[in-house]
Amino acid sequence: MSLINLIEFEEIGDSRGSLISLEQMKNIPFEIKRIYYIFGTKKKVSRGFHAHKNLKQIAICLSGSCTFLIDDGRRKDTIRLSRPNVGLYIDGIKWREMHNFTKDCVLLVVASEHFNEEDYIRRYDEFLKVVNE
Ligand code: T46
Repeated sequence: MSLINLIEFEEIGDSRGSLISLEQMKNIPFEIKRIYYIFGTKKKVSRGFHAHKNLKQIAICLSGSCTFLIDDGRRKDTIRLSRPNVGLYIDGIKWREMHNFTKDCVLLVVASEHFNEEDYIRRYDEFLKVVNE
């Protein structure tokens, strides 16, 4: 089964344009404790390269595009995010990498927990050990 879990958000559009509303426990399947966004990513820079022990996140590319790689230790899948009405839901212990950001990429991430460096697994060998336990 693919590791790419996409959520399509309903657009509340009218003659003026589009609007999308994100609501915890409605179209976001967890309580939202944090929102951050990544922008201005330099050319040829990749980000991520870690997993989380206990964090649910939804990543939405509000403008531009970037590629996510999701890895559960057994398989890897990739997805190019380029639409502001589509979120990539990442839960469980998954290694993630983000590549090929366009200059105009604004990546919004909605997270279930406050920032906690202790929740990160930043070494791939440690990630493999944890998922194979
Ligand atoms: C993830 C991917 C999709 C904070 O202080 N607060 C925050 O909320 C975040 C997200 C980061 N930071 C600090 C931690 C580092 O010193 O900002 C610095 C950059 O974070 P990091 O290198 O982890 O960023 P990315 O782009 O590699 O990963 C981020 C998230 O950290 C991560 O949870 O899943 O985006």
